[in-house]
Amino acid sequence: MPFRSGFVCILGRPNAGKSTLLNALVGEKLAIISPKPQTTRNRIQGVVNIPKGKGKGQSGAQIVLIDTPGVHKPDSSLGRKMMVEVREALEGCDVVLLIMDATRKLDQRDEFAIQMLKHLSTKVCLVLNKVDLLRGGKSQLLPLIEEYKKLHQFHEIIPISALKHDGLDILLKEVTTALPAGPPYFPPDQLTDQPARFMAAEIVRERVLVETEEELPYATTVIVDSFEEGAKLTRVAATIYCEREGQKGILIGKKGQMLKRIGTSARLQIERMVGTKVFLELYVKVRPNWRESRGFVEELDWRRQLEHLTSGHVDVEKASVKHEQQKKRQG
Ligand SMILES: Nc1nc2c(ncn2[C@@H]2O[C@H](COP(=O)(O)OP(=O)(O)OP(=O)(O)O)[C@@H](O)[C@H]2O)c(=O)[nH]1
Ligand SMILES: [Mg+2]
Repeated sequence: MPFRSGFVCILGRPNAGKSTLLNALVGEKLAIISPKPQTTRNRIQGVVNIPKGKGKGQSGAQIVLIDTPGVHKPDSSLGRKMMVEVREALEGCDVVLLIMDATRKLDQRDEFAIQMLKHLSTKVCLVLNKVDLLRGGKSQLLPLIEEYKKLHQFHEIIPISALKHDGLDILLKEVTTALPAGPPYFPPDQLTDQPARFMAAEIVRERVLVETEEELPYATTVIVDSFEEGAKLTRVAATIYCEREGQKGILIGKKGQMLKRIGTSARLQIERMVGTKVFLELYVKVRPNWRESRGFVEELDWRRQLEHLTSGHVDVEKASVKHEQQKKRQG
């Protein structure tokens, strides 16, 4: 069998477990995760290298996964931008993994997600996630699978638990065989295109999502103002934007306790990512209705921020994340 490679878009409704699946397949935390819907706001690339000889007749493969924001009907500039990210990830991909929460009954919002596939000629695998939560085991899925089959002709239907890493080997095998023959797109130690600077912003945002309630998780965003990597210490300054003074008060908390909690847990995660000690400075600013501002939402796009930074000759390349675990696996 020839070496295979290609782009695989992970599509699905908010909270289905797309980012959990990306991280599980890559073996590294590339995307932030939270129990709150609409956690992911831009597409995130993760590379999985399947070594030669693993499985009968295998010549190796490179799967470039793209995690996407949850499919929903947008009601703000931010929501519309998220859906643009989904469409861009779908464009030109070789396989789509439509990931659905198997514990929930099908409803109109699922049908809306499936509608996005109608004009595509790409192979679509239906991935039924969260089977660890099914009391009756995988056989409980049969009626649900029948309903899904009525809506689309799926290439394969694969039950998994992204959280418990159940069914992932079968999923990888199916994806690999569905890919075209071709050379790898990325060197084996590159696991994502997203520089550490922007992953640090996401880590801070994850901590805000986890620590806050109600409207606040949705009304916040994070921009890294400076990111200086040294051999022993990385200095990061970031601003958390919210929409109202009251939200700013909650984010800072009594005697600054909330901001301290967010900062400490974010710092520990960033330290694990960059492999040095981290000095993290956090600021909170109010930007009324930022989710409605098309200009500001565009500014949040890390690919755009990267363009500005590289035109200012900031060395962000140095901060790109390498895949330690994958290196070990291959080594
Ligand atoms: N029990 C169980 N929980 C899961 C599984 N996969 C994901 N989750 C949980 O589901 C929630 C949402 O997971 P995410 O990976 O953030 O979901 P997502 O599809 O990326 O969500 P958005 O980014 O908001 O679109 C988190 O609390 C996960 O821990 C699974 O296989 N089993
Ligand atoms: Mg996500």
